[in-house]
Amino acid sequence: QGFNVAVVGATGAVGQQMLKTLAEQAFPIKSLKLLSSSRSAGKQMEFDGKTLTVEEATPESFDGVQVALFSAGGSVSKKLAPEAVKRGAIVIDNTSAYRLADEVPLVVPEINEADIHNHQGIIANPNCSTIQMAVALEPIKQAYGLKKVVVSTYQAVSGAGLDAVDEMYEQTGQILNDEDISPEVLPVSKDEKHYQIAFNALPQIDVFQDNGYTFEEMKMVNETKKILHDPSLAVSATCVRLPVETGHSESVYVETEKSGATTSDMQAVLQGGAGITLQDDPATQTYPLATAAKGLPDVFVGRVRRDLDAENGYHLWVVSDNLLKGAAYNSVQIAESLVKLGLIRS
Ligand code: 11C
Repeated sequence: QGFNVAVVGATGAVGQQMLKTLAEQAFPIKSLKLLSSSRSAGKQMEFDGKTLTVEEATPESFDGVQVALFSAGGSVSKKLAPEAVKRGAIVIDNTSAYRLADEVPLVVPEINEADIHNHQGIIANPNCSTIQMAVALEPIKQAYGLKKVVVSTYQAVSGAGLDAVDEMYEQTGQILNDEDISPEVLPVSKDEKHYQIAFNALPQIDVFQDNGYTFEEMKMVNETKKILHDPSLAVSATCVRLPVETGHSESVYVETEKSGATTSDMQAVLQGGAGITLQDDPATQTYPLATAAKGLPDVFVGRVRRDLDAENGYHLWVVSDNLLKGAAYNSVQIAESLVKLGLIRS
């Protein structure tokens, strides 16, 4: 019983968490294919007590596959997702390749699960920093309406992949031992210059766009509007990488349509929000921390305050495991929604 599932990019930071999440959530699996680039093909990985060999992803790999979870980079998705769809699979794509395409739903199940019905083979999983912010914004939107969002992020290195995690640890050791360092991965492996991440803060995530914002910042802007079905929402972002292994943190400033909500009104609304755990008590120094969020699927919200000047302005601190709710867990939730809605072909 169950479905024929493929995970593309199985050996990567997100791919590994996808396997873990599929097992933990007991997703109904009849057969599981682990796919990757030729470089990782042949590796062995454990799933649910069994050892599986990773195969090179080719168009034919998707014969008979019903659900394919992609997280192997945009170019792999552009090449192989249409091949998977052609063979009857539904693709849940965790890259930016299709997120803004009109015919592709961009889904956070707590917010816009119904959009899944409009899929034409590909469903996109949003960017990690976007997902956790959108989860926090949704209950505020429902209760008070949203006018404007300004976010600054404090993002973990695992968002940039396992090479970035290795670089952070290696550099940290080298610096502590007074050795020379040679940054090669961060801020962006494909960009010209590389900078020290250990003991540093890098105000660049992904490449710069013509408007002076980075691609990561523009993902937060454009994807948030699409998920919340609100093209006129004012959103601006500054995305920063910190030497944190896992767990993105965000300082989010929100202006609501309706004014007058007190801090406790806002806390109550957030506490009732799907997928949110409120951790907010200054008296006991209780607030979300990346170290505590690691390994958990929730979006943690705290430091809720009214702005000191704007009547309808509020500040929040939003933390989540970027590899789970930001990637693998949200992707598996989409797969679960497909099962629930009866949308997977038999
Ligand atoms: C980061 N947010 O932390 C990025 C990683 O579009 O799915 C996720 C990239 C994406 O570097």
